[in-house]
Amino acid sequence: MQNWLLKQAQINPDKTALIFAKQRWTFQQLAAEVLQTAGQIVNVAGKLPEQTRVAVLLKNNAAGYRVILALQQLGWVPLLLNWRLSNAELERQISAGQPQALIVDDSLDSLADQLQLTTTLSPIFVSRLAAEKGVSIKPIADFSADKVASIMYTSGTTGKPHGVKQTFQNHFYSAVGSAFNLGLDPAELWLCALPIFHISGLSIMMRSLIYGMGVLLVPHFSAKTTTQLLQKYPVTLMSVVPQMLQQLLAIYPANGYQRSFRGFLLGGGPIAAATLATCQQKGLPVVQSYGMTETCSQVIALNFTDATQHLGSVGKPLFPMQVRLAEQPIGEIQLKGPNLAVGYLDDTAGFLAKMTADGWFRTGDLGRYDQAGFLYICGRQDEMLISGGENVFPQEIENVYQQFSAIKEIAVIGITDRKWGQVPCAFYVSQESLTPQQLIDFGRQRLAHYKVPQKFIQLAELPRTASHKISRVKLRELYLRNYS
Ligand code: S0N
Ligand code: AMP
Ligand code: MG
Ligand code: MG
Repeated sequence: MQNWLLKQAQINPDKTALIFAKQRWTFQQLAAEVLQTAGQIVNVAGKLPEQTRVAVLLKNNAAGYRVILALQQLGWVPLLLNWRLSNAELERQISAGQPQALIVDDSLDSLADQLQLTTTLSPIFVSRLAAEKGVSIKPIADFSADKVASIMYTSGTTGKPHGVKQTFQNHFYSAVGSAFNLGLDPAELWLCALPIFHISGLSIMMRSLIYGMGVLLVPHFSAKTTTQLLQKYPVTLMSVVPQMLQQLLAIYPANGYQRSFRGFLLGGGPIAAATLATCQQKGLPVVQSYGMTETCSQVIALNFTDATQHLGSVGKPLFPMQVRLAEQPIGEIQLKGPNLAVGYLDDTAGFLAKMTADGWFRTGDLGRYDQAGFLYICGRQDEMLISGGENVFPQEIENVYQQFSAIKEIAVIGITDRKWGQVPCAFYVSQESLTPQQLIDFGRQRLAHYKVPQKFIQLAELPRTASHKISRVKLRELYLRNYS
């Protein structure tokens, strides 16, 4: 396929590509600036071979947007990092990804300065790039289907990060499946308030290049400013996680948003049926979807017609993905098709372990169909919980707290939380009386803040199963009985 950005600059030169902080870029302008950024990156990082990995710690802003696209123009691969992670987590991801350079948003300088990295990998700040004159570069001609376009980490059960290799083919089919389902407005303007380091955000950038669509980029989600933007700009679609939708709904204005608004694409985690019902009562269109980093965003989704009749369902598989359940009536959701990432970075075994013998990807999510063939998500096979759209694995938290010398034993469960959907809660055994602050501080130094338990409950001993394993089932019962 021809280089998508340059193709849009050619066929849609004057169409809006990006709006950020009241500034607007056409595809022609964006392409020119992206190529300039690419030249500046080469000036600092040197000439490196195709598919070179460059780690990026970027915020949602025009400069970050350009850096990601510039790396793709060079044929290099952005390794997208979540700045909400702790230093130790970032260091692990960077060392596993072995990037040749690290590009950092200026606002994250203190985070970057604290990272213990190899000497050759000193952070390149975005402002430093902008100060470079830049060499003229030869952009790659093709976005070859099987080349890796982006890598992003998703955590495994024990906290070991998996770098998911997303190819241009993956992004292309994901965008096509979405457009076949939602339709494509000639004046499509997609509001992006989700982080561009997650596939929820990055997929909007890729759709923009594939459709010739405008993106209204928001630096930091706030329900109030987003509502103002939806009232002011002719936005057509916006991607949200449940936590964001709840906040937007709470202040949904009586006179609605701009008439152009087609609806919210909702995904990333479970939502209360009551929230969806309230959206419907208020006439706010919401299309629920199901997807993951490994599938380059949504793979199952409702459409605008079905959404009102199948509240709570995540819909049907997008074209041309195949979905099956491992068991009936409720079983693991398994997937096959061109949206599926080609593997984990340097971890063939880890990815193969997620494939069935007959070549289907095991998601770890449980689903059931209703009689009309609409899919409903019924939870997870493992203990993963989702806090505000971020995945959290109890075992990772337990592993970290087992290093706290005063803690003899610890077990973590997910508990319901009004704001975040779910949050982690820890039960522990200790001979000492530890203060909540001591326990929180220990976690915050080692884990992303959203992984630090919001409640710590001390017990004389942890409940066990007949085979003497710690019983999370009994802990959940105990929590509901005595602590909720
Ligand atoms: C929900 C968000 C925006 C909340 O962040 P906010 O309000 O910006 O927080 P801050 O102001 O930075 O911090 C305030 C305090 O809140 C804590 N905090 C922040 N986030 C969380 C959280 N998730 N859980 C718990 N606590 C949180 C901060 O730590 C801070 O506290 P202190 O000061 O004490 O540290 C933000 O969390 C967010 O952006 N979440 C979304 C993440 C996301 O995008 N997830 C989706 C990942 N999955 C996928 O991408 C696949 C599905 C998919 O592609 C998709 C998903 C949705 C819609 C469409 C699609 C699609 O298919 O296209
Ligand atoms: P991630 O790997 O961060 O992209 O997260 C993917 C996971 O989010 C999936 O495996 C599901 O567990 C969860 N998820 C995504 N969409 C939904 C949804 N609509 N309902 C429930 N869980 C979801
Ligand atoms: Mg906030
Ligand atoms: Mg998630």
